[in-house]
Amino acid sequence: MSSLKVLFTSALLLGSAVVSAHDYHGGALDIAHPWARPLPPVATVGVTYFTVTNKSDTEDVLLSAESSVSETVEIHTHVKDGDMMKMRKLDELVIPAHGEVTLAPGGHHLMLMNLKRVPLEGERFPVTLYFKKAGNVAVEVAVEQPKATHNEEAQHGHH
Ligand SMILES: [Cu+2]
Repeated sequence: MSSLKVLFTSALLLGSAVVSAHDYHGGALDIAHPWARPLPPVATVGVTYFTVTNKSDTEDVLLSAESSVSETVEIHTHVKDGDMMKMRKLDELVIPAHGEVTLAPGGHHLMLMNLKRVPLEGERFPVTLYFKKAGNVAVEVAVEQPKATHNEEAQHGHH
């Protein structure tokens, strides 16, 4: 019993050690560090961020996404409406040839609509991304507090 407990604890520690950097690959695409902010227990929507890098000579397009934790997943961006930033749904998100698109706070993001359950901090939950060329890419989204690097990414997105 106690050795099982030790095993379980070290697995958890190992898990948290690699949370800060995890990457996924699909075709010519790299998906870097999918993450989401921890949510209050009453939350009905969630937001997911990551960076997509396209290593090929042709553009790819993120068409849609889905997750077992929510009824649907939408692609959103922020647009300026007077002094207000408002979210707008996108039909698709183009990943330029040899380009990079970052989904980050204040910019593009995936919106988890009608959560079936609220993912907990420290947990990873599955999201499948559907790309026109790369096809399906399954990623695990780490639930964690925003870090300095995320804020830097967000600022890059505003160039
Ligand atoms: Cu949104």
